[in-house]
Amino acid sequence: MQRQNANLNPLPNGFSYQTNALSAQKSLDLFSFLRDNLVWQQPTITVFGKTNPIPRWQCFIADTGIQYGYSGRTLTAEPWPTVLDAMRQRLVKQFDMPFNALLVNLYRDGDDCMGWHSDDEKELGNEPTIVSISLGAERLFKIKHKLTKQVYSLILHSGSCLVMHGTSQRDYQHALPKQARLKHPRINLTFRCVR
Ligand SMILES: O=C(O)CCC(=O)C(=O)O
Repeated sequence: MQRQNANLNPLPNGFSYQTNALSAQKSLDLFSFLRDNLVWQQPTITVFGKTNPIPRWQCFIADTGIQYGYSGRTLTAEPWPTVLDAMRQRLVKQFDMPFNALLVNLYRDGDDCMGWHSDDEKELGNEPTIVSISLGAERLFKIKHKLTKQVYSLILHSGSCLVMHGTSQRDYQHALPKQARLKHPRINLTFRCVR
């Protein structure tokens, strides 16, 4: 059964959302495979002089020689597992973009989160296209205009695909807030083109 899109509000320019990009079974199978087989890390981050582990696990996957990082830290790249390379090849054709890197985040429960930020590192170039696939628990996703501070909310369903393109990173920040009562995990895949 196809799930209805519960997100009725229009998204701002540069964001587009497809609820059922992957079937429920494929999403479940992929979630389990990635949870059990990726090399997960929980690096630390220093904010205002305080160093803490990031509130999620992550795995960075990229073609040989690709260097990428955030908050002044370069990520160590893992090779592509076959299933993710196949997905990458499909997205390269679909979007006509040379995706060569993938940041995977595992949110163990609603206490794990991602703070407000833009994916505007210079290695991503101007107006990057980032394809974001969600697996597992549904999570709230927030988008905030940098000047007007208008906030948009979106529920990211398992198997959904959110595309951020055009001026989305220049004009907006996005975040995955904590959801205190949520007990289930979620994996997010963000395919990127790193120069
Ligand atoms: O988990 C998500 O949906 C957000 C991921 C994200 O913001 C990012 O990787 O930049």
